[in-house]
Amino acid sequence: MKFPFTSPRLATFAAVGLFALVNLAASAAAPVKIGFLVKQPEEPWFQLEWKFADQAAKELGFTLIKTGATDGEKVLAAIDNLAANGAQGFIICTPDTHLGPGIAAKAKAANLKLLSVDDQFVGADGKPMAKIHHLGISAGKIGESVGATLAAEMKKRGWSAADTAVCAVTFDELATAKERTDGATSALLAAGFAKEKIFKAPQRTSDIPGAFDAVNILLTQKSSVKHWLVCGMNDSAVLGAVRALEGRGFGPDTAIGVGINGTDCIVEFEKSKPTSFYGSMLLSAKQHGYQTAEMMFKWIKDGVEPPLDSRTIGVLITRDNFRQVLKEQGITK
Ligand code: FCA
Repeated sequence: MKFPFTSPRLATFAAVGLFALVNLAASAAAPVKIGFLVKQPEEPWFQLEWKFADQAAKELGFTLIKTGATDGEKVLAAIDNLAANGAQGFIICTPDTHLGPGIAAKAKAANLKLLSVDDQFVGADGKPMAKIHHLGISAGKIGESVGATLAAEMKKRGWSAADTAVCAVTFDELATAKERTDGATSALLAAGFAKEKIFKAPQRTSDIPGAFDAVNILLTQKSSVKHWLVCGMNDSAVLGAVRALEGRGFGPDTAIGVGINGTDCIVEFEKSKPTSFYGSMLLSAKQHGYQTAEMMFKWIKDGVEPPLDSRTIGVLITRDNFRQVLKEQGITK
């Protein structure tokens, strides 16, 4: 029998095989480290995403590195930090979707796998970056449910069309936010609400103070409206609106709002007396936190590529059922 390595082809084969084996052993041995960057770490929604990602880390056995990345500079520094710490990938809800191309390029250069959550990257052409793996919500559909709920509650309360107006707290620079409020207003129109009674209150910042300021301006301009229906991109938007309405003497008998997230309004629902914050479309923080982390883990460890685009749904919670539903979803005990 000939010595196998006397043939150059066989020798190359063996060398390649050996290299692959060494590589495999190295990657099998390297502990999996995953980053999770969020744009607004103070929002309960993002804290819950982290909580569920932590649960995944514990159950699946990897290290989770959490970073509050509130602006572009912090995002870039966090990616450098992940690379230096030997992470293999990260999940991100970016503070600005237009940073998408820069983040994607940096991740590629650092050989880090990338998955965006909640807010989809926008390319230089202004279109969603469909090639970056993403998990987000079915924003338009969820918004429509908000609008349909508001229309039904208005009817139930017997508020007349002449006395009632819609306050849409908008944040149109973020696609998922615009899709939500557009969905809500289109459902209200479909339910017969007059277009000229739908008013936008554009937020400068997507938080409670941003909504509060925007709605105060609208309320000053439209002081004759007797009943308000409020929608917005999330719970914070509607909470800001509710606080502004309260400042003008509106309460649950004269104004109602429906938020989105369902996680940032728990304190509001727990208040002893109802407020104008009528309900919220509860999203699945578990899918956004646990499942994205699990997808990333399997991608790194087993080479299983996640789907390019996953969308989650929402369910309506109100003061009547929130305790039960939040318990079922593992958000409260
Ligand atoms: C966006 C919002 C969050 C949450 C998430 C699913 O990132 O800012 O509040 O609604 O989408």
